[in-house]
Amino acid sequence: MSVPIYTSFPNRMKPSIEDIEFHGISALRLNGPRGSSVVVARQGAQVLSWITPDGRERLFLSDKAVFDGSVAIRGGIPVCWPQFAGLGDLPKHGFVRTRAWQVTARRQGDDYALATLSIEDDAETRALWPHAFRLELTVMLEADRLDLELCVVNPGGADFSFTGALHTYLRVVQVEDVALEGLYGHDYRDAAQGDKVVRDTGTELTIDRETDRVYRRVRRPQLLKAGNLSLGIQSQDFTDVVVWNPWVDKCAALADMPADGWRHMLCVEAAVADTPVVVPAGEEWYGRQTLVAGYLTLLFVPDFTRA
Ligand code: TA6
Repeated sequence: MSVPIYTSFPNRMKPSIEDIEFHGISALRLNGPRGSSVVVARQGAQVLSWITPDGRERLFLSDKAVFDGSVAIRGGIPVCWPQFAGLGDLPKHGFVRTRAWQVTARRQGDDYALATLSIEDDAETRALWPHAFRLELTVMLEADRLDLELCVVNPGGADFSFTGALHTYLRVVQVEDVALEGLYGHDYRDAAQGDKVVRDTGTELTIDRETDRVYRRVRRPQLLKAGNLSLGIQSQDFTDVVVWNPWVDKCAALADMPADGWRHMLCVEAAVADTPVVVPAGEEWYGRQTLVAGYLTLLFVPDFTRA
C-alpha cells in the first residue's frame, strides 16, 4: 500500500455537495474551498475521506474494509453510540455504525460546505436499548478544517445515559514516526496494559507498541506531528480522548485490516468513556471534534528560465 496519495489539486471551484457512490455505497461528497473534500456515507453517517487543499488524504480507510453493513467500516470516522467499546451489554461501540442515516440538511457558502445526517430509534434499536432518541451528525468542511458535531436528543419521557466516541482514524505515513502532544499530565486507562490507570508524564506520546488508552478529562487540544505535517485536534464536551493503535499482532487478527494497516493509522478519538453522559428527558447534548490541517513548508524555487 502506498501512502500518501495526492488525489487532487487546489482549484477555485465554489463549494458544493454531490450525491455519490463510494465503494458501492451511497454517500455525499462535500467539495470545500481550494480543492478540499470530504466523503460521508449514509451508512453510519461515517466520514470516509478528508482531502485537504494540498491533495493529501488525512483519514485512514482500510484496503480491506467491508462496506455491506454486516460490520462497521474500518476507517474514517465511525460514530460509536450509545456505548463506547465494551462498556455495557450492547454490541461493541453501540449500534449506529452499521445503520442507515438520513441526510437532513445540506448547505454551502463561499468558504464552507455542510451536511447533517440523522437517525432515530425504531423497533430494532428499542429491542436493544429501550429509549427514544434522535442523533444528528453535522459535518462542516472549510479549506483546512473539518468539524464534526454530534447532537444527542432525548425526546422521551425518561432520562437516559450514554457513552460513545467519534472514532477518528488518522492516516499517517508511518506511526512509529509520529508524536502526539497535549496529553501530558492526564490520567489514562490502557486496555493494552490490563486496564491499569497511569498518569502520562511524557511531553509527547509516541507509539512503539499496542496502545489502547482512554485519557480522562482532557483539557487541552492535541497536536499530531509527523515530519513537516501536523494536525490540530480539539474536542468540546467529549471529556475523554482515546488513542488506539493495534500494532502488529492485533492488526493481524482483524480480518478487515491489511497486515501493515497498523503502521498507517492512529486513532485519536473524541470520547465520553470514563463517565457516562446523562441526557434528561426532553433535553439534548452536543459534542464536537475539530481537525485542523497543517502543511509541508513549500520551498520557493526561483525560475531562472524566465528573463
Ligand atoms: O477505541 C478503541 C477501541 O475500543 C479498541 O479497543 C479497538 O478494539 C477499537 O476500538 C476498534 O473496535 P472495532 O469494534 O471497530 O473493531
